[in-house]
Amino acid sequence: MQKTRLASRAPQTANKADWRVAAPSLVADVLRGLKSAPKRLSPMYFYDERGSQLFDEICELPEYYITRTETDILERHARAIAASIGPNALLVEFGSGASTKTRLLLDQLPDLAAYVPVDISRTHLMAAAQRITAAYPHLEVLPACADFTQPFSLPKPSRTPTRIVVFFPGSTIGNFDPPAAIQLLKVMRRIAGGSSHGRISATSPANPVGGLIIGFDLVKDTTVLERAYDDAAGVTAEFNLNVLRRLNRDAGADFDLQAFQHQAVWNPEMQRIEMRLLSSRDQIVSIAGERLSFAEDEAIITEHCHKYTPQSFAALAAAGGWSGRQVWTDAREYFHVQYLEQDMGPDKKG
Ligand code: AVJ
Repeated sequence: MQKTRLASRAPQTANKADWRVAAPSLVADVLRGLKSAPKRLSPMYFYDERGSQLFDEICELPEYYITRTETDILERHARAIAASIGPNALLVEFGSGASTKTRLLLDQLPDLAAYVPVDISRTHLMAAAQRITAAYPHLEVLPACADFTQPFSLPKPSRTPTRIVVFFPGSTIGNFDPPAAIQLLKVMRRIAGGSSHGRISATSPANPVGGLIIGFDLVKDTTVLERAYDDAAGVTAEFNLNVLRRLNRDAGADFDLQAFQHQAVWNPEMQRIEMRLLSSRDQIVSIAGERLSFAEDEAIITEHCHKYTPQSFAALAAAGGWSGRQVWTDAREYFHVQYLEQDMGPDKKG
């Protein structure tokens, strides 16, 4: 068994996808979003240092059941989930962050071929990869710094894996509007082995079918949903407003944080929570030298959090080329962790 330390593999971490990360300019993207109607900001921008801290605080809130529920499901069913992944797999985690939940699976996967955490934040990715390597010295850890919404190439593990399984916990899929979610599911399908692009040689014919372990939040009582995104302590409001502070610093903006208000409402037609920042008055904000006007009560949409029924998720997954194989849930049926396999139908290749 080969024992490979992260430090000795530094050259491989210089993934060719790296350049994509710096490509879209923050300022250009922010201006495009704020000039559209309705005004929009990508939820990606929440996660600066302080935003990541605030999100960690959100996960501890009594109203925010999502993280607790998913962790509970992963803890209870780690063995069964590991069994669905199978021996000698390459586990690719999309948006790995601190890789905290992954440990629950890694504990049950002693013969994983390698673990590939994929994240856009290089410093967090590398720190997390170091910690995983320290905790699992026999595991080959191959971090890939990439924007996972774009196709990227996988680093090549020393061992040839039997199959590739993508891990996408956290209900992050809910942040993508359905067309973008389908696009992302297709990227995952390609990574897990649907075509030659982005594929490493999964040579064993025994079970080459790509797998996906995904966590998503279910449609439930409106009050429960709205409270999860508008907590009594005001942490989510702070998290939402922090994006403006971030733009003041990183996009040369002069938002008055006192003049915007956090709002989180359930949209029953679209089956999603819509997080917004409402302008408290008519005002003009400068962003990188450009002046944009905000009317009183005008909203900036900062995040959509889509919720699914088992049926609506199955339809979404099918559109992305995946079929549900197993479901793990909690007693209240608040959340699903599912194991899916790529569709192998004749017209679904690639
Ligand atoms: C990290 C996208 C899963 O949608 O619940 C939490 C982000 N936003 N509170 C979610 C979030 C406000 C979170 N995800």
